[in-house]
Amino acid sequence: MISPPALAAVLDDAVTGVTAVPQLTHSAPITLDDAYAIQRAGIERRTARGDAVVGVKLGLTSRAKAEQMGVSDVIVGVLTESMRVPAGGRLDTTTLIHPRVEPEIAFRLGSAIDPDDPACDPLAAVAGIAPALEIIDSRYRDFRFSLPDVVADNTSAAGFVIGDWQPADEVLGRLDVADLAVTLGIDGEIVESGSTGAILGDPLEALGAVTRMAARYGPALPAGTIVLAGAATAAAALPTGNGTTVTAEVAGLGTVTFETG
Ligand code: OOG
Repeated sequence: MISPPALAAVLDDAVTGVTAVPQLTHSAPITLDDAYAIQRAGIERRTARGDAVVGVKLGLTSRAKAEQMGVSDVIVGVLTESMRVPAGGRLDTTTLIHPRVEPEIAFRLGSAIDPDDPACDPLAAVAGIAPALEIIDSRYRDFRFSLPDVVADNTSAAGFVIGDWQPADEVLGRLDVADLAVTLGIDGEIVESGSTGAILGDPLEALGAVTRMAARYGPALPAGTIVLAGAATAAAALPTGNGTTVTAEVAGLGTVTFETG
């Protein structure tokens, strides 16, 4: 029998000690349901020390990443306030093990989604859309993991930066969000480029996916929830040390940036 709180403590200690650990599945088999229980126990550790849940994120939304992992469904993780980097602000990379960064799209819920209500229309709950950056940082050695390992590790969530929110109806009236050009820049050089179509074919699909995952695995989706839809390009290694500027640009939505320091 695995103990979700004990395994969550191993991963939480990896975060706070900034030290990678072996994959949990190397010591004991873990099912996907176990993995989400470990993830929940990890979030409870964070909230017990005063952190607050502010959103959810999807992972493995790109076909390339899903194929690499040999999986056919997305995974969901939880965002907390301590992971937030203000737009244009600084991220302290000494708190991270081997960070990577991805350009994304974020949604903000204006009203709650009830995942157990079959009549609920998740898109209707979206009030705002913004360009975003996600910082991922696996707590496992060499950034290598199985599916249950990465779920237990809160889908590698480590940080997020949200650009200016724009009203969803205005954005959806003017843009086809299924095909917006996206670039990821590091110190002014474009290191990755792609399209929002890499996110489940259409980032709006992320809302249905999050709702389905919430019905099964529990993260609540109250009004105000931030939803990170998934990566629009491959992740780029985030240089550790001071003074690196990272920028994502999503055509029609604008740019979002942060600095390391
Ligand atoms: C796991 C999931 C990362 C994504 O966009 O697929 C993720 C990882 O690659 O560390 O957020």
